[in-house]
Amino acid sequence: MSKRKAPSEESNPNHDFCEFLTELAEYEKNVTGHIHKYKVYRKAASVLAAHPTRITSGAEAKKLQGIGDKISKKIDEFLQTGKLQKLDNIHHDKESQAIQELTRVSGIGRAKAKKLYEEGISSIEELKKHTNQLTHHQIVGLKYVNDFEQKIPREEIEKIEKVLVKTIKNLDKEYDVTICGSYRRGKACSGDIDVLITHPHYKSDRIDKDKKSKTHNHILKEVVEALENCGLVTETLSLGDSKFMGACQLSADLPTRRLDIRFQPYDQYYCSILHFTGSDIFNQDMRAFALEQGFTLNEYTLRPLGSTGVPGEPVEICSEKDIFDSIGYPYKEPKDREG
Ligand code: 8GT
Ligand code: MN
Ligand code: MN
Repeated sequence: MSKRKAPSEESNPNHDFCEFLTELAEYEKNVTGHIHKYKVYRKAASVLAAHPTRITSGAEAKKLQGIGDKISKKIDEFLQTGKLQKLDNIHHDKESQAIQELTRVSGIGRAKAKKLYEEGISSIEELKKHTNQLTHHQIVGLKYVNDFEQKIPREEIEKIEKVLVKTIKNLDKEYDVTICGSYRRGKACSGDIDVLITHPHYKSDRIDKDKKSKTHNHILKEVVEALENCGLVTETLSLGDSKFMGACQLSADLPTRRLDIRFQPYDQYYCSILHFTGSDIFNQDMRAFALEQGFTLNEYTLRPLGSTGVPGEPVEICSEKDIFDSIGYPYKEPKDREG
């Protein structure tokens, strides 16, 4: 995951509301750890970013789905005073500022940031002098903290895609490689690169069996090794059986980029593609809808819920659209999956 930016461009007439809502969301995630509030603020920001006209009062905002009483009051306060007292207070709070800064580093979450702050480290500059307490992931995150905050232009990801596909198919042409995330949603730039791979020989039942005999867990390692050998992958943050987090660099004149790779079973590919394409707010909404229809949807499967709430056997899925159709959710192209 990459750090969140306000879901808004200059052309968005509610740009300023989106900005303060995103800042509040980040504060709840990084400082207080109230993930529910984080999601509520982000949802509200995405609803306002999609709204075509300027909102002129809290009451008007409240009519939109996903905006409640508290946020509508904040909109009124912002319209009347040009600022939010809550954000002012946060800006003047040393601990909050330190935690926000330290969590810019990939691998440093709020618990670690709090601990560092209590030990007297309150900035990235200070952290650079005290790297002995950091994990490998955090050290690499610190090294590239500025690079990882740069947005990746689509044209660069297109080039990276060519190298990825060529290198991975060179191992075995039956590999299927899809770049998901904001790139698949057609964005002009992305925070990171989210790659999904599968192979027709790797089905979930097979993998469960293999897990016991530990024969499949070298596959992702082999892929990562090939990508290292061709010079694309430059750092590993973490590497498991099905998930790689790392970094890549297309050429020496370009920044180092965050790269996520998932290796998913063939029969679960469409649920995985849907999941990794996002946006996360879109996924959240679609999953809530699935539940209302008596289904549970996750990155692996779509399963009906029995009367006791126990998930049944996975629904057979042959395309991404199958998932939408199975729960009666209107199909949306990846480019329309923002909010
Ligand atoms: P980006 O351009 O900022 O990278 O935007 P993105 O591509 O939409 O976001 P992302 O954070 O890279 O997440 C892409 C998808 O991966 C999300 O839709 C989400 O379902 C899934 N995802 C994970 N892990 C995580 C995680 O730790 N946080 C978030 N927010 N999403 C995750 O697989
Ligand atoms: Mn990601
Ligand atoms: Mn992404």
